[in-house]
Amino acid sequence: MNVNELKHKGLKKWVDEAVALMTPDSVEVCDGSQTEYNHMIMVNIAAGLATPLNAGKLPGCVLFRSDPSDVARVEDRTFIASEKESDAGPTNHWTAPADLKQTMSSLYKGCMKGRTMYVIPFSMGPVGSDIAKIGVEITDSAYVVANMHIMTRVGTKVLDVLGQDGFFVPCYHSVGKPLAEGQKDSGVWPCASMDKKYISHFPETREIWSYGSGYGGNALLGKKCLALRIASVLARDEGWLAEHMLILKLTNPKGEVKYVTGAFPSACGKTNLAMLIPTLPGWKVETVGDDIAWMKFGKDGRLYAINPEAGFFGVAPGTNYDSNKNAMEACKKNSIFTNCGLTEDGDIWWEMIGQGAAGQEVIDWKGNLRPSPLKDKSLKGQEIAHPNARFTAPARQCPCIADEWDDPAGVPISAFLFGGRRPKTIPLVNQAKSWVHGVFMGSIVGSEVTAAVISDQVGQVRRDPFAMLPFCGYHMGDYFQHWLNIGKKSDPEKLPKIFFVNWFRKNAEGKFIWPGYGENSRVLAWIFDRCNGVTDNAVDTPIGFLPTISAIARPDGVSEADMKEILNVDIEGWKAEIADVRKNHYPKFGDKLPKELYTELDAIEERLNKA
Ligand code: OXD
Ligand code: MN
Repeated sequence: MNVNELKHKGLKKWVDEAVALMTPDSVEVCDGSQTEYNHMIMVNIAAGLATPLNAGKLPGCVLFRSDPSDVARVEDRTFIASEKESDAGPTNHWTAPADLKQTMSSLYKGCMKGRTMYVIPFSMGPVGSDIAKIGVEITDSAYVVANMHIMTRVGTKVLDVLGQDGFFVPCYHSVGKPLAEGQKDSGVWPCASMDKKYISHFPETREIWSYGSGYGGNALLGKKCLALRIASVLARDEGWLAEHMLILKLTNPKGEVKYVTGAFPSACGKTNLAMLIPTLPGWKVETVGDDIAWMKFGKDGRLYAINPEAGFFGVAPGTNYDSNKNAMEACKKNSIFTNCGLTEDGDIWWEMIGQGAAGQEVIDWKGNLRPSPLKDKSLKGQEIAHPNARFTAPARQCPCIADEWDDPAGVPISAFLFGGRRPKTIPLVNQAKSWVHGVFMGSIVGSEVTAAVISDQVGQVRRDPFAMLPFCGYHMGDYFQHWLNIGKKSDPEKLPKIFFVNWFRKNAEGKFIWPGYGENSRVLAWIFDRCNGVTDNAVDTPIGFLPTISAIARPDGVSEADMKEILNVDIEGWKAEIADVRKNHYPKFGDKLPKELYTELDAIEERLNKA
């Protein structure tokens, strides 16, 4: 479609301004068709950026290798530019919006020279759903267009819903590498140097400006930027929730259904949990979403969730037929792989894929020829696939996708899970005593940092409240208050019950005690029963309701002593946890930390002291 055919005056004006600033060679408005997707892939292949994979094994799939500086989200270069610094809060990087716009405008000046500007109208959520929102991303990356096709709903149908004056979130994106006359990418992933990368959000004007990175959450602006950072602000203002949560459908052996959402920090197994194959006979898990949930109250007073995305941008290493068969099946066709290894027979390979690589040699994610690994492991730092290598796969291809995954009305939620990677102290599962207690637990989530982000904290436990630390578009203290307000204005009987889970407890030898994956269905079954009002399966403890020792049937390899350990209240460990929250975590939020959370902290401390 031609820009002049755009009916929305505001959109047309915004695109015209961007063209004048960024001076692309040509402009294309995306229609979301299969022909367009195929064309984007061809453009990437022609530029030497994409390698077609073995069509017999992986039909319609391609592999990209990014620049080594452009492999993950860049939190240090991510900005919340609210008018007042205090509105961004202590967990965000703040810059004055006018200054940031000035700096970035000079970077955007002429940044698309030699390139095509693509205008991508996209819907986060089923097109036309009451809960969905529309964004328009301008980008000079055909990789981004192809990924947006999979991850969101793109095209003319979105423009139809937008009409002549509908609301959209305007998103600028450029890889930040203009081409000189006759210059081509010629196989070199285009991006700017780290100091020129900016992932900027203007919460008051609901705008996103991204520059210099072509990768994942930095560039696919519907995902972290719109669906979390900007949407969290919209949700606060409009009384709903935009959360870093998976959504799953759980069916018990009697055929009863409950929907559960779960917030876990990046790379903590959300995709695996959302696609779990239960080991418990008769139980079924189906997927509604694996990363983000938008929730609004329905007329019946319950919270209904939609998955604003249309695909999975999953971490590849560690994914295999044992850990996540459904994800492996989902990315078998029509998928994009980024920073995985390439085998001699045109197949992809990554660490812990379940087997060594076929043939004598593989090409690693940096493009180097390496001997084929016989086993599925590599030495740290010498991985064949980057630890944050990804697959982008259409949600509809997932064998366990729930029929209602794209229901515009959403699904009614019965339980919220919070969790992180915690080797010690935090038990396998723990139910909050009340909404406020649950909000308290969400506010203190901690997890070991993983490779999903470029950070020098990898391996250390960092507090990641509600798994939203890198994604909350405003002051985290106000965000806690928003959660408390949601509780205040609702019927407690109708609100989801809140649970804290931890699959990552380690024993003295540093080995995981709980096998995780499909065995987590045992914990989900307990949660299901708790939501159904079963009471004789739990004990009331100072930290919440824990399963009785026999309430969760033990999986193979977990002894009774192990079970006792992971269902024990580690009084001293919890006292240390509480002391850390009081000393190092809550003070960060100053006056904005809601008083009720301090009251909750005092109450837990008192219960621990009495225990
Ligand atoms: C993601 C993340 O990519 O959380 O989903 O980092
Ligand atoms: Mn995520």
